This record gives sequence, C-alpha cells and structure tokens, in this order.
Amino acid sequence: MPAWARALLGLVAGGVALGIAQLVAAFVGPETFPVLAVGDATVDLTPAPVKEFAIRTFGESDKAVLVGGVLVVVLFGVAPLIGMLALRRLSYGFAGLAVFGVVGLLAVLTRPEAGVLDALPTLAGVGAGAWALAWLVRRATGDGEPVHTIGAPSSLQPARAGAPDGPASGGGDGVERPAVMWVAGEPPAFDRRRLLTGAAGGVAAAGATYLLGRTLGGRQTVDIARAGVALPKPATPARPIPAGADLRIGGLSPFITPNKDFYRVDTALIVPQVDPDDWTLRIHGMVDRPVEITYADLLKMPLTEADVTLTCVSNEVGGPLAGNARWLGVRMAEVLRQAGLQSGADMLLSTSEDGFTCGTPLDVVMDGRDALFAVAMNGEVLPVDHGFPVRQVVPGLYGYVSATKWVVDIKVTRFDRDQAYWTPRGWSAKGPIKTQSRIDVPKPADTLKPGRNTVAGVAWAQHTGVDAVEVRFDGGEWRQAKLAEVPGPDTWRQWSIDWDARPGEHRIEVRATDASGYTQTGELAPVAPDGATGWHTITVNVV
Ligand SMILES: Nc1nc2c(c(=O)[nH]1)N[C@H]1C(S)=C(S)[C@@H](COP(=O)(O)O)O[C@H]1N2
Ligand SMILES: [Mo]
Repeated sequence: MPAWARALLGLVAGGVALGIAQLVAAFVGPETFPVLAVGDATVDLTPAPVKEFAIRTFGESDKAVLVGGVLVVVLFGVAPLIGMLALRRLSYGFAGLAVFGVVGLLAVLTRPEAGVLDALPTLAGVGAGAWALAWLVRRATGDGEPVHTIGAPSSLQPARAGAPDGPASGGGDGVERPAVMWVAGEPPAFDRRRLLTGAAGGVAAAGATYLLGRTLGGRQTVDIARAGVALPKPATPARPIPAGADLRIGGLSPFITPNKDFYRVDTALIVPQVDPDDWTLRIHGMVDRPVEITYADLLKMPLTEADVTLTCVSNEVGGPLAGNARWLGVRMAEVLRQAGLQSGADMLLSTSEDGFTCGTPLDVVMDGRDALFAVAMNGEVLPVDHGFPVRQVVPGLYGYVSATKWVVDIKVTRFDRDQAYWTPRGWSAKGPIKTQSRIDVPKPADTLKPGRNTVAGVAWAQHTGVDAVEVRFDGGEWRQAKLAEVPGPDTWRQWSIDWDARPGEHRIEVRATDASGYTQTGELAPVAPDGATGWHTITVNVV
C-alpha cells in the first residue's frame, strides 16, 4: 500500500476522533475538547519570552495560531503515523491512538477545576477513532477475502492491486468477515477505490460532527443568561463627561472606546462561560469572616459608576493595548470590609474561573479610588470576552496585576507568601501604570499635504492625571499640545497640536507630564518586566 494511503487512513481516523470529541465536548463543556486542553497546557508551559514573541507576532490571533498548530501536528504528524502502525498490525494502531488519548487526558484532567466527566470527549474521540481506523483498514485492504495475508499474501495481491478502479468487491453484502490480521511487515492487499470512498465518508462524518459540536457548544446558554440581566442604577453615578473631552478628530481614539473595539488580553484559549446563577465570589485568607457572595447579592449592593482607562503592561510604546470605558460595579473595598481584613495582609490574590490569577496591592484597593468588581461596561452588561459576569477594574494598575476577568475567588494574603500568574514568568509582582502618550494622527509613514495639519493622540497616567503633553518635530523645541478636558485623573486624555508642515520627511515625537510633575523619559525600556518606556515617535512624508 502506498505511503499516501497509509497516511490517509490515520488522517481520517484522527479526524473522526476529533469530530466526535468536539461533539461530546459540546455537552460536557467546550473547554474539555482535548485539542484546546493541550493548547492551554502549552500556553502554561511555554517560557515567557516565547509567549511574548507569539503575542508580538500573531497579536490577538495568537490563540488561533496555537490551536491550529496543535491540530496540524495531530492531523499531519501523529495521525499518519498511527495509520502506518495500524497497517502493520491493527493493535499497533490502537496503541498509537491510546498514547495520543493519554496526552489529551492528561491535559484535560490537569485543567483547574477539572472533573472526571471531562475525560468523556477524549475517551469518546479515541473510541470513535479506533473504530474508524479498523473500518478503514478493512476497506482499504479488501476485506471479504479470507485471512489471506498470513502465509500467502503475495499470490492474492496482484489481482487486487491490478484492478484498483474496478467495481467494488467484497463488503456490502452483510456477510461477517474475520478481522484482518497480518504478519508484521507483510504488505497487505490494497483496494484504492474502497479506501477513497471510505475516507470520503470519514471526512464528511468528521466535519459534520465537528461543526455540530462547535455550534451546540457555542455560547448560547451564557448569552441567554447575560441577556436576562437587569442592571440596577448606580448609587454613585460617574462624574459627567465634559463636553470638551472628545476633540472629535478623525483617526483619534474616541474618548470612550466602544466595547467591540476594546483591546482584549487573556490567557484563556476559549472564553470562560460562567453562568451568573452559578457564580459566587469567595473571599478568604487573612480575614475575620470568610464570605461567599452570589451575583444577586452583588447587584443588591450600592453600585458605583466610573470612567477608567485600562492598560496592558505588554503595550509597546505607541501600541494599541489601552482602552477607556465607563464601568459599573461594587467597590471592592466595600465587599472586602464585610470579610474583615486582618493586619499584616498586603495582597489580594484573585483567581479567575479559568485559573488565571492577579496579585493586587491591598492598600491601593482600599485607598478610596474606584477599584470595582465591575458588572457592566459602557452601559452594557459586561461582555463575555471582558469577564462576564464579574471582573475587577483598578485605576492606576496594569491589567495583569489587577483586572481579573471572570473573577471567582479572592485570597487575602501577602506578597511574600503568594505569587500571581505572571510573576514566576518574568514580570514584576507589582505593576503601577507608567505615564505614556501616543500619536494617533497621522499614522506612521502617512503622506501629508504641505501646510496646516493636525497631530493628535491620547496620553495616560491613571489615578495621577495628565497635566501636559508636548510634541516636537525633527528633534526641535518641545511645543505644548492643547489638552482635552477629562472627568478625572483615571482616564486617558486626548491632545492635539497644529503643525505647519513643509515638504520632506519629518519625525514627530510626543511626551507627557503627569500631575505629580514627572515627565516621561525618552529612555527606551522593553515591556518586560514592568512596562515599556520611551517617546512614541513616527515618521511622515509631506509632499
Ligand atoms: N481571567 C483573566 N483575566 C485577565 C487576564 C487573563 O489572562 N485572564 N489578563 C489581564 C490582562 S494582562 C489585561 S491587560 C486585562 C485586559 O482586559 P480586557 O481583555 O478586558 O481588555 O485583563 C486582565 N485580566
Ligand atoms: Mo495585560
């Protein structure tokens, strides 16, 4: 049998295994699809520099690339190997499938909060794959003959191999066949036509079960629950946004970032689906009375509304990982006081439904700022991607140390006793946001007309506030930009400056000064371990 045919056998059996696994995962939980679990485990085991490279190179599609990579390895690496093994001896093929199943099971069952049932998709997939493999091997090797290949294989092969496109022989007549079995190493007979029709059927079955599984396992349940949430009115509404907060310049980031445009960063391969009726937040550790509150409890507490700009520590100078939204939520301090904080504690270790953790300085959360357990974003129930039903938002701290999405657990502890997700991966335990500024218009390498042009962007220094933004052209004198109004120190601030552009190539740089009097350093620092520094610099052409 040619190599392609052996590879095809394994490929189709592997496809059937994945299709059935996906279908069963639709009922058990989409995150129990073994390919995802292997991908998740890969994310957790990947060294930080590789992960950063992946985020830099693939951006928000980093996870799609990873899952695609696992699929390609399984389908084009592992599966053909299993096909080859199966043709030597079916039990070798089964053993290959079993190894592949064990890797899947290990990944699935070591997920945080994994249960025994989570093994089902992998087991069903491996079972279906084994069945498909046996069936295809029988078709491809022309079942219907007696156990001919033992002892006298060669006498029968030419007849079959010589008429590959003849009418399908054997099978389909309901007669029970003995299992095919070969002496290791003997080339079995080959029925190309029956292999191809069988493979086509297998591919169709694999595709159909996979797609059905994806559809059924979609987010309907949580979407329905989310649509049913009635948001209470805030007890403390946000300060009105001044009319002059948005300069309304084309290409400039709007003051409020619409939810659909808001950047997204998380380690979850698929977004956790948390039913608000099942959600609870447990607060324990260095507290007088551990408490566990439900979503309904949370919505009964007084709600605070606040405009806060979130920023990611992985944002390069001039990068897109910042967004400003109006959040609605319960003050974290109020919930924590119910539990009674013990002295000596300095860290909140918050855990997400998917096992991700943040370590947040306790004094920051308790100092009166709008640190929230947020339930809504820009007037909408919190989107699933941004942490539905409940996430943290803490003005002035990078997301990785404060903004836990799908938060379910808070341990009151100490920085010298506990570590959050990113700390052992090379990032600082504490991450106050660095004062930054960005040029939004023009875009790098834009071509402009000579004469009056507008240069504009945003600057941020959350919880301190931006006091000044300066721009310089071609390394000349720093000029003061015009600042837009802001409702408070927790949001970014738009700025703009007019520029009389002469023909030629020009370099534009920006720097901000925050309300503490600190002016951004021009010294370049990479994003790790605690945020990039440097002035955003672009080059444009005026012709
Ligand atoms: N559960 C969970 N929460 C998380 C993260 C994560 O990986 N998992 N990433 C954090 C980081 S690094 C950032 S910058 C913010 C981003 O929030 P957003 O995706 O709503 O913009 O979420 C934080 N919360
Ligand atoms: Mo982040």
